[in-house]
Amino acid sequence: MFKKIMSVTAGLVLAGGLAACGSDSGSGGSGSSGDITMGFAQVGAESGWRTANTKSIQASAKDAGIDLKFSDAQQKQENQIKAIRSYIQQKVDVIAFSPVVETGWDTVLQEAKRAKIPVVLTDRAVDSDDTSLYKTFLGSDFVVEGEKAGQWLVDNAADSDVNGDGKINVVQLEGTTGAAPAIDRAEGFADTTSADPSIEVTASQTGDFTRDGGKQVMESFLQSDDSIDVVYAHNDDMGLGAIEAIEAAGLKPGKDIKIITVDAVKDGMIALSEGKINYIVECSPLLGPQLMDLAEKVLAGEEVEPRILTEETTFTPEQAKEALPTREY
Ligand code: GYE
Repeated sequence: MFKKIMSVTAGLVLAGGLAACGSDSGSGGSGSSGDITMGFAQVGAESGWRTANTKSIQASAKDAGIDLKFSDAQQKQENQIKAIRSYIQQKVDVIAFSPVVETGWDTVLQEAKRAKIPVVLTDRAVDSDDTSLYKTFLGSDFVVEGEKAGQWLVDNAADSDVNGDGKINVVQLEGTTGAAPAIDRAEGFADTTSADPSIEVTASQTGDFTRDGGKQVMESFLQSDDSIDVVYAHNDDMGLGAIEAIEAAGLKPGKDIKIITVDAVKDGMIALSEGKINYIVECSPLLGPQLMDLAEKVLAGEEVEPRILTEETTFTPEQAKEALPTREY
């Protein structure tokens, strides 16, 4: 299959370009027109971000005429490794995946390399010295996201000392342990907030990027500490879970306890516009079109940048109100 692709390279690139521009010149959508087969090993369905990311990948594969084999690892590395091995066995043309955690990928990626199947990383990075194991990494800079979250707190420190004791006690809801966005968002936040000695992270625990996880961890934080000023959640879903826990404790989210999150998915933006969240750092899940484009380029033997960054912004409640009516996800 790969050789066949090499021989029709120019046609493929052109077809991809047309599809990306919205042309419906493809042949009937039976999947038979797809000369490229991509195996995609998704993390899971843990959050609103992930749902939007999966939709984006499935829709853009269809648009580009790429035959997509999709698997959901339910946030388990061993499931992702199994999925990648099965894609190797099926001799797909390209493997793309979002590694649930950063480490432990070298063996399976070497297997893909030996089988001459290129790998494209999207969303999350792997921590490996051997950069020849993948062609490129497309996604956000999570350290910068953490820095933006921390900078907002530094800039709004006076307002965020809700308890008025001169100290800003922050509880952190971490993403999945070992995942790039959990590690990097914690690091960026710690770096920036170190500028203000009154800011202190008093408790930090994983909520696994889920709403339920965020709710449970926040419940236990609230039981053991009545001086929490701020919640910093590594994603909207955990922040939304924290809102439920805060309301159940008879407190007002956004007022009695300030909330900062990352992602800017629909439900997060609604809570922000209602003042229940105070600030959201955007992380775009719409990686599908760029991913398909990169896969086509890699298979056509074109050079691609080793790191492709996503462009993102931040939102205050006012900005969320403005953005919501036209927001895609
Ligand atoms: O922020 C979170 C999801 O890897 C950027 O994973 C992604 C993160 C996202 O579960 O909501």
